[in-house]
Amino acid sequence: MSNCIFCKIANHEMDSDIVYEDEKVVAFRDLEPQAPVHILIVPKKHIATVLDLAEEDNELVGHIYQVASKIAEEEGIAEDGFRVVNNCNEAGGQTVFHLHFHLLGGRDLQWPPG
Ligand code: D5M
Repeated sequence: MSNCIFCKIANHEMDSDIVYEDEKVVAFRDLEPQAPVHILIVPKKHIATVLDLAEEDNELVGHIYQVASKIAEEEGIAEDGFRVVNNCNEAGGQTVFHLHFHLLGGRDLQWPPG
């Protein structure tokens, strides 16, 4: 989608601090970090929300979790623990309507989230 900021990042049309990339996903540091490690894992395919996932995307979602674990290991937060979270629609706190998963760690995370 031409006016989507995460499509622009995935297409390298907009700068970001990319920590991982392959043919299916890109992962980059969040501009407004909520934890010492705060990385967004984003499919390159434009999908607006988790509600828009199709059955054909099942493998993609599994891949995103594999990538999250790999990055957590690389960032040194795997052993202590981390969180992978998706916000969906307005009440869920979603502000960018291109599916993304937050990888948060590096501090003790509270539960439930606010
Ligand atoms: O999360 C959207 C997240 O995206 C929020 O934490 C800020 C972050 N953001 C917005 N623009 C950028 C750019 N350009 N680079 C990096 N991070 C960005 P949500 O779950 O939709 O509230």
